[in-house]
Amino acid sequence: MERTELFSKMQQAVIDGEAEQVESLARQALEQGIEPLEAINQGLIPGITEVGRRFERKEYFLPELMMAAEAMKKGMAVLERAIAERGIKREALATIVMGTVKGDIHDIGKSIVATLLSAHGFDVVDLGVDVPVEKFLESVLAHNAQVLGMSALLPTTMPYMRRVIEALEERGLREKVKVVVGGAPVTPAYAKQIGADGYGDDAVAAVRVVRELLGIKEQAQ
Ligand code: B12
Repeated sequence: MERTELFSKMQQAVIDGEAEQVESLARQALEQGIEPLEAINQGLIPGITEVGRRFERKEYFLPELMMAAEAMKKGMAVLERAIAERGIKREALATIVMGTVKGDIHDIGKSIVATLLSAHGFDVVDLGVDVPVEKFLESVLAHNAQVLGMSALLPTTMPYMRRVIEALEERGLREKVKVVVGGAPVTPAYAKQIGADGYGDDAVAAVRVVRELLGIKEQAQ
């Protein structure tokens, strides 16, 4: 199948919440030699973005949103596995603690970022979703993490990232970790305003910004 046709089928299958079809199209993409990240960016993400638009326009409701998210996750599982298998196996560059902040259960974007970071040689401790301040702090300490990554998809949960940064300051941990933030409503200006060290608008940018913050040079792969 043509790449463009395959990508548009993937988009449509996410929009329709057809989990099995998304999964099989993801496999087909890999069999055709398409890079997994490209299939995520060109097939799955445009699909779920369209679902968000329909939800906003009240053409879709929560059940459709959930079905689409489930379908997307099935496809992600196939593609993330392929990313992990292709990842660089070497001594970890640094440890990164990541999570979606408290009150927020969106995990698709955060997981893509975590997968790509680990494929690029970082040790990622993924705390999942709805993560409270204490859990972020405990994990940073327990793993002696150099980077803390936070994701928020709701304007109402975004301010929680500032709370975590303040708590790091209060405990004297702020200088020990670089804080990077992301998620659809987050902007570079907002990241600066809350005192984060970095922002990334997608997973590739996340890897780039983490490398920059840690002073890691791009490696020939
Ligand atoms: C899928 C989805 C859901 C799923 C989530 C399933 C899951 N397991 O994640 C479900 C159905 C559960 C859901 C629930 C809700 N949702 Co919702 N959801 C979405 C949707 C359609 C897509 C999100 C997504 O996965 N995008 C794809 C990923 C790849 O993109 P991403 O998350 O932005 O991540 C990328 C970048 O942002 C960046 N990134 C992300 N994190 C990080 C972190 C770091 C450190 C860095 C550097 C980068 C980075 O890299 C990622 C990869 O490219 C969005 C619409 C949208 N356009 O965002 C609405 C959306 C976010 N949801 C919305 C709403 C309202 C809700 C609910 C409140 C609905 C309800 N009435 O219950 C609940 C909230 C529940 C809660 N407490 O969290 C609204 C929020 C808008 C607003 N003003 O509040 C949106 C925008 C839909 C809309 N247009 O109205 N949702």
